[in-house]
Amino acid sequence: MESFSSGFVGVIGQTNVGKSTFINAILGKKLVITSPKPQTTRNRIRCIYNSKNVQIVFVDTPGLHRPHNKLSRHILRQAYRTLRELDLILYMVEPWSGLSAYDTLLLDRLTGHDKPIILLVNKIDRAKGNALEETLLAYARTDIFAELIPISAQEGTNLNEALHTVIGCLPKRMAYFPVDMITDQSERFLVSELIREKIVQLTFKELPYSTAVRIKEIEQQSAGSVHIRAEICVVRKSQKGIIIGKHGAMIKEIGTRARRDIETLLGTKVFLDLIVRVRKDWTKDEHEIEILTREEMIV
Ligand SMILES: Nc1nc2c(ncn2[C@@H]2O[C@H](COP(=O)(O)OP(=O)(O)OP(=O)(O)O)[C@@H](O)[C@H]2O)c(=O)[nH]1
Ligand SMILES: [Mg+2]
Repeated sequence: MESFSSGFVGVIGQTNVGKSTFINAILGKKLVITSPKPQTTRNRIRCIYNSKNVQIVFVDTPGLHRPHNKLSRHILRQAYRTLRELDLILYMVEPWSGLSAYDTLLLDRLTGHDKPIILLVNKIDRAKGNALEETLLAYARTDIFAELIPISAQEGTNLNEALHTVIGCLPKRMAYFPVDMITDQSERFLVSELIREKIVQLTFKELPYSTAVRIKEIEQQSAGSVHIRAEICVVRKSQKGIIIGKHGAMIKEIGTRARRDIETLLGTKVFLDLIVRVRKDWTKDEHEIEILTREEMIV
């Protein structure tokens, strides 16, 4: 038998650097949600890259940040609990941030786990002057990275090189998951995330951080279509008004955009019913946070 490599690869870094965009680009499929706002990803989500001789389990993680409330502390715990299972860490930064005090702190914590770390400098399409060179130099000096690779997840630059480098670092062993599996998350969770993504993208201020989406029902129709009922939870009545919008314009826009993505994901026609519910102060209550942000793993 030809030799097979496989392993768990965590994509870790500060919030908003492009971790989820990178994973979607490598997989060639939109599995995890992205947005220009920080703290978009809330869960540890395994996304599986399969080819003839390799299986890479990319673990998308919530961006690391200084926690400021209960929800953000919960999100941070989700990121850190992934570390033990990893064979390799991809640490992602932007080409203008330099090596901040906060990055130094995070890297200290990561090196304590004794795993190889590769630096990905993302968004090089936006780097100005010699910011990229300076960033690479600052990180190279720390002497903790096995490789430093400049990429643009959005433009697809150097992604093949990154992929080959990752493969070269993986242990020779059998696939952990079935080779036709692309994620450990349930269809329900992926669908709820696509709806949440539209809310994060279309709303402002605290609303992206006060919203959770629960799927109430996914019902297969006889005509080969799927009927989905989902509940959008917010913390205040005024937020419910914003999500619904003037004459229902906002909820219609959220629904239209989400339905398009869900149809692509499921490969079938989708009817989407959205209702908005106020769950007062859910972002301040550990139990509610646990329920409303829980990922639903299928393995
Ligand atoms: N110009 C440019 N923008 C990018 C690139 N990669 C990602 N972005 C943008 O950066 C923003 C954040 O991307 P995400 O993938 O959501 O970032 P993340 O690191 O997963 O963020 P969190 O989940 O909040 O930690 C989005 O607006 C992306 O479109 C890139 O290579 N170039
Ligand atoms: Mg993300």
